[in-house]
Order: sequence, then structure tokens, then C-alpha cells
Amino acid sequence: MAACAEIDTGLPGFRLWPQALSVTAQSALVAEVMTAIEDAPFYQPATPGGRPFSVRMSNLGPLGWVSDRAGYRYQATHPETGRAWPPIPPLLLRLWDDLTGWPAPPDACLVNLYRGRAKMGLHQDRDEADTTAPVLSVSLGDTAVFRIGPAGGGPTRTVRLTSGDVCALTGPARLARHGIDRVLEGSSQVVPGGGRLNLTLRRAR
Ligand code: MD6
Ligand code: FE
Repeated sequence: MAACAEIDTGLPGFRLWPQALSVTAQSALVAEVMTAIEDAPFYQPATPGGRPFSVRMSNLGPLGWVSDRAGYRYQATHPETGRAWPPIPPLLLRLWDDLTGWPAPPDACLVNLYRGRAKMGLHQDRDEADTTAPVLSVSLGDTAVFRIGPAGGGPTRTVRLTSGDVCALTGPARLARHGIDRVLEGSSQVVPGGGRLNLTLRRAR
């Protein structure tokens, strides 16, 4: 991967590398993820309260994040097929090493697919055993309006995440509240069939 510059977001611990991935790398990654996902099809999870997510999800890696009536958790198998999640592609493992420098590899990669009016409400990523490890997020396809604010509540701001951008929640921002207000449909051609693909790499255990 080419060297890429991190910009100052003004939010300590929220790290952003605009255009970390070239268009070629973006397309290769989309193809790799879509092929891997053939064995772990996108499904529509529901909140513990029973409300369906508008985002469709799947996972790569030893563990995957799931949500249903029983709550939020990480598990080793797809909730519908019962099969193990496919492995995390090497390109993503390298990106984690290069950008986070964290001494252990990610063991979970949540794959979110946004089509149409799909969005994601404000939340914190706190289902991981060790919330000192960063979460690294790769955006592919249509531009997203990402909202982020302090863990304890207070003012939020928005940042546009475009295809090839990579961001991370680390240190003081690890438990920041964040979500996707909306996705600008048709703003990219990188995802076949349209929409936005978001990959979040984590240390689940
Ligand atoms: C998304 N991202 O970009 C949703 N979580 O579709 C996240 O929920 C997220 O971008 C943790 C760290 C970075 C993120
Ligand atoms: Fe998140």
C-alpha cells in the first residue's frame, strides 16, 4: 500500500486517512470481500428490541458481530447458515498493521452494506473484550455522512467518508458515539450494484 497521510480531525483519537486506498486497491478489495461473502451472505440483523437494521451485514474473521433478540455479541458462526465466517483478506490485515501498529491482528471484521436509504444510528463500539484496542474502518463505494461526538454525550459533528478513506477510533475516541446519517446514493461506482460497503476491523477478544 502506498504511504498515506493522516489528517488532524480536531477530535483526539479520531484518526482519518483520506484516500488511503487507490481506486485500484478499492476495486480489488471490493472484489475480494464480495467473493468471500458468497460463503457468508449478507443478512438483515435486528436490534435486541426486534427492530430490523436498514444496513445488511456479514462478517469476516474468527469472530463476527451479530445482533438479535438475545443481544449484541461476537460469535464464530453466521446466524443463518451456521457456518464459520470466511477469513479476513491479507490486504486488510496489512492495512491494520500499517495504520494502527497494534501488536495483535484483528480477529473480527464487520461488513456493512448500505443500499437505498440505509443508515446507522448513533452508537458506541463496546462489545469488545478489550476496548483499548483501536477499531479501523474502511469506506468503499458511495459517500457517507458520518456523525461523531464524545463518549459521554455532547456536541457531534459530521465528516464525509468517501470511497478509499480509512478512519480509526483510538485512545480517547475509542468509545466515541458515532453513526451514519445517510449515504449519498450514486456518488461512486466502486461497489457493483451500487451502495456503500464499510469494513470495520476489531479485536473482539
Ligand atoms: C460505517 N462505522 O461506517 C459504520 N465503528 O458504516 C462504524 O460504526 C464504526 O466507522 C467503529 C469505528 C469506526 C466506524
Ligand atoms: Fe461503530
